[in-house]
Amino acid sequence: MNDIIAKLKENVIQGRITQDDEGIDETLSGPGVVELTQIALDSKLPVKKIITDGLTAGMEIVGRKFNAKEYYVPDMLASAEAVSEAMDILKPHLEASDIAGKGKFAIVTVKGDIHDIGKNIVAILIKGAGYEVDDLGIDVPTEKIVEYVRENKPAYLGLSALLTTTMLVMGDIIEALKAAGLRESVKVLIGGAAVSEEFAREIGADAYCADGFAAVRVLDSYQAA
Ligand code: B12
Repeated sequence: MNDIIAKLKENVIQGRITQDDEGIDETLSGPGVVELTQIALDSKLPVKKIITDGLTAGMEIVGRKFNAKEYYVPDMLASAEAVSEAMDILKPHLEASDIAGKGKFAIVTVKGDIHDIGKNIVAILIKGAGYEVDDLGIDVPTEKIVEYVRENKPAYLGLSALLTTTMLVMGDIIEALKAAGLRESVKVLIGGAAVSEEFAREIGADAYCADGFAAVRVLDSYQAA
């Protein structure tokens, strides 16, 4: 049984989404993450163990390799996509398992900005960490974001901007949330190449995150609090 979990972790690290993928080192064959996740479920392994010891443990190593510049963005993306597909398979079993949902995280690229590669990576990583993720898309007007928060009540809102012009919209969004009486209902995380810790403080965001791994750490710290 532990063998399945160990294989799952190894395949996440190798970014082998299915059995047809070669993976980074081209050393693995046989079932990939999607097939192993199904095998683990069929073997009645606890969903929590599949996620924690297989998927999350694998992604932690991917994160370390990425920070150490051993892995590049496409390597990290393959692993993140593998975890995301595994989470789709596990989702129907999540409610029945002992993992409580961690809450809803909405992510959006702000008005005027169409960069979405980083946003998509962050969305996948956060989903892989067990949060429900709503991706609102790119170039989304501030009013639409406020309306979304009012109607869907996400616990967390992630804002992405890559341009020095569009980063200013993040401050407008926070002001608009305040004006609508919604600011206290949602933690706002910001990210993207243009922004910084200092800018987050300036506009009153709850956190700046350099990447998706940092975002998962911040969200998990809110859970622990
Ligand atoms: C790819 C790219 C494009 C693509 C975007 C394709 C797409 N689907 O996203 C295209 C070609 C469309 C494009 C267009 C433009 N681009 Co462009 N683009 C880039 C480029 C090369 C890479 C961005 C990227 O994907 N990086 C990889 C991802 C993984 O990194 P990331 O986005 O930073 O995301 C990570 C973190 O920042 C963080 N993060 C990001 N968002 C969030 C959100 C949250 C909540 C959290 C927690 C974390 C987080 O986590 C991510 C994962 O690690 C950058 C250069 C650069 N080095 O950033 C320029 C860059 C951002 N672009 C730039 C410019 C100027 C433009 C254009 C204006 C060009 C033009 N004259 O038309 C247009 C603007 C279009 C628009 N209105 O948005 C400039 C911005 C300059 C500035 N300071 O304002 C840059 C910096 C290039 C440069 N050096 O001049 N671009």
